[in-house]
Formats: sequence, C-alpha cells, structure tokens
Amino acid sequence: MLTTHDLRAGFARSLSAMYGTEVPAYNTLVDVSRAVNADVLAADPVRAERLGRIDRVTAERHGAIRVGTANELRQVAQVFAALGMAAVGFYDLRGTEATSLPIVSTAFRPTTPEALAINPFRVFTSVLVTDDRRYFDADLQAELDAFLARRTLFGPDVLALAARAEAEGGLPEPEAAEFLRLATACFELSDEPVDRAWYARLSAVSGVAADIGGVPTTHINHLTPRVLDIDDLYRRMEALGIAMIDEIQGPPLWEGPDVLLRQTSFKALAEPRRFREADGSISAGALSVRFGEVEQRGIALTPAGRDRYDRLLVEIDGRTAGVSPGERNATKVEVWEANWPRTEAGLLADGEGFFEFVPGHPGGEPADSEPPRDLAGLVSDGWLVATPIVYEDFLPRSAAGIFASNLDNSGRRDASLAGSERDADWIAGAIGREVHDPMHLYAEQSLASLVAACDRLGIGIPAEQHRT
Ligand code: OOG
Ligand code: NI
Repeated sequence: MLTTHDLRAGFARSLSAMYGTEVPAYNTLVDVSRAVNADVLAADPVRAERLGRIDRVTAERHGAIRVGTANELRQVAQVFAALGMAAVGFYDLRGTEATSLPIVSTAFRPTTPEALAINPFRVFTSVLVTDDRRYFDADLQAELDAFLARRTLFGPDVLALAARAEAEGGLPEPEAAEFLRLATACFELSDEPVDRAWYARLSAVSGVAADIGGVPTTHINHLTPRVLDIDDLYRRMEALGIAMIDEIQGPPLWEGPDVLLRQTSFKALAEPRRFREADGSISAGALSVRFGEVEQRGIALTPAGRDRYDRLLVEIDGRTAGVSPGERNATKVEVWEANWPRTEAGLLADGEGFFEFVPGHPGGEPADSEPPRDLAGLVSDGWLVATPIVYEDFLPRSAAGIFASNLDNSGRRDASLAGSERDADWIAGAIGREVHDPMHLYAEQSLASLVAACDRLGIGIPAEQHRT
C-alpha cells in the first residue's frame, strides 16, 4: 500500500524525471541547486536547516500548470486530493495592466506541518477567465469555450484511481504505479499538431491564453527546485552559459532574516512543435512557453508583516521607475535596511513573522522567576524557543513578473471594459472543495504550538496571542 504521502512524493519524482527529459536545462538547474545546498550545509549547518530539514529542501519542488475551464480545475483538484494536496490561496493575475494575464490561480499543497515535512510538493494552478471581456470578445469566447469543451485533459481511468486513493488514503500496487503513470502523462508535452491560425489568434490576446486554449492538452509549465542561496545559484547558472532573467524577484539579499520568497528563472526555451496549416498540411515549428525557475524560501509573514511588505514594494516601484535592474536592487536593499527588523527576534516582537514554539525548559521550571506576560519576553528570557515557520505559498507580483519576463509579447486588453468576477469562493465552487486561507494555516500552526508549550510549562498564553 502506498499512502497519500508516498503517492505525493512519488508523483513529484516522476514529474521531475519526465520534465528532465523534456527540458534538459532543468536537470542542470537541479544539479546546481544540489551543489549550492551542499555548500551552504557544509558552511553553516544551523542556518542551512533553519527553514526546513535538508532532506525536505532537497526533494522540494513546485510545479505550475494552467487549465482552461472550471470543469478541468475540478478534475485536477481531484488528482491532487489523491496526493494530499488542497487548494490554498487565491491569486488574481489580471491585476496589473502591463502584464495582462487573463487568469486566476490557486496553489494545491499539503496543509499540515507533518505532511509538509514529509514532502511539500505544491502546484501553482491557473485557470483561464474566458468570460473576461477585457481580453475576449463574445465571439472569441464562444469559440474558445467550444474548443475547451471538446478536449479531455484527465481521462476516466486517472480520475477513478484518484477518487479511490482519496477515499482510501492511498492505493495498493499495482494501482498505485498505474495512477502515478497516468497522472504524470496528463502533464506531458503533446506532439499533436497545433492549429497555427487558432494559436496565433489567442496569442494576440495573450501568450498564456494561447498556451492554455490554443492546444488540445495541458503540460507542466515549469518545475522549481528550492535553493538555500539563490544569489550563488544565479552566478553559477550564468557561468554555465544559461541566460537568466535580469532580476531576482521578491525581497533583496540583505543581512537580516529572509522573508517570503525570492525567485528567478531562465528564459523560455524554444521547443520543436508541429503545426497544422490553413490548407491542412503539417509543418515544423517551435514554441517557447516553458522555462526554468528556482526559489529560495523565507519566513511566513503575518498580516501586519505582509502589509509592510506590500507597502515597501509600492515605495520601491515609486523610486525605481525606468532604472536598471542593478540600481533597482540597490534601492530594494536600502528600503529593506531602513524598514525591516534585522533579526528574527525583531520580527517576532513586531508581530510580523510567524513562529512555532517549544518549551525552553523541557521537564523543569526555571527557578523562582515570574514568567513575562509577553511573547517576545518569554522567548528572550528562555521560557520558549521560537523557530520560524517557512512560507509555503506564492507571491502574485513575482508570479506576474515571472510570466511577463518569459512571454514574447505582452498581449493586449481593453481596459475600458469591465472584468468578470473571480475570487476564492469561485474557485471553491468550481472544485467543490474548500480553498484554505494561507494566513489561517500559519496562524493555527503557530497558536497550536504556543498553547502546547505554555501547557507544558504551566503558564498562561501571552495576552496578544488570544487575538489570532
Ligand atoms: C505560474 C507562474 C507562477 C510562481 O512561482 O510564482 C509561479 C505559471 O507560469 O503558470 O509558478
Ligand atoms: Ni513558479
């Protein structure tokens, strides 16, 4: 019997093997990530494992996929449910004019600390918004919806096995192997010819629209390893002659604690594809839709911390319009140094980062002292030991940046028209399952550990934590 966790780890491995044969530069990226992580571990083992054990980090991947309809989203949610992955968060990538992406997204991932520690595989999953008039007029929408309705991304066999795996908490052999084979194949790049005219019409609206609705199948768009020093990785990839995008997205490299997520990527690779021409003949061509991405994860921020992060981004944008990537990075560092606490203890005291707690005096009371009433005091006086909670989610702004930097044309949209409504409830309705709020997941994990630690110590929970 393979448990849900075994299936998730197995799926991540099998997708990785497949993607490595499709995009050989991905294998290079994985090799370089491993080498960087080994060096960080050797140089500073405590820092290396501060945000997750090295075996977790080494196996850690996120994938990105894109589907066309609510029904396809519901089916993919069933496949991921078999792997212990639930929808977390809602991202609206239609937000910014410049990037113009007619999609909304969620991330499927494990939601408990235990499952994340075993294998944190996550998939950023986007769905096309075909009824958004800013992108698609009524005629194009009708044609697109009809095209999408005709295709089948997930066959009855894979869906039946997924439902069984979800209900039974795993699958016996040989069904487990069969399920992993079928599920992996759903995300393989197809060699079916692409209708050139149809693909071009959608490309004029958005490269993402063409990638999703211009072809009869779906595919994994990228598979991202986690690295412990993204700046070192960036330099090593460039030294190998792989052209990276010109920015590391998200927070800068600085002296203080890493928060949220830093990401970078290498450019979309042109892949040979076959095209069907207007006269019915088949010709050879190429499309570049896929790329290589890598990420370094930091501490999960509370709503207050996230607020600060979002405000600082606005400030950085205001100060860096039209400057070079190097200057932009220098501004980021300056803004970071002026605004963020320089230590984890500072983030904790400000209530800006999420932490987990264990008793600092397992089994014994610290002698005759009164415990402080506040969390930061309990930690600084040694009553509690705080460990940061790693950010398990995504950043819409970095996602839009990664999309934009890798698309050939940015597409167009008619901003004078109204967009269509989409939110987390829409996703929940489409998949017939809950969409978790990431902030709740972090807050619950933090509070549960705090309650257990205070219980063990026989002390009250610090006043400010009652509010979370
Ligand atoms: C998803 C882009 C978002 C990330 O890491 O922010 C993403 C896509 O390209 O489909 O994967
Ligand atoms: Ni990604």
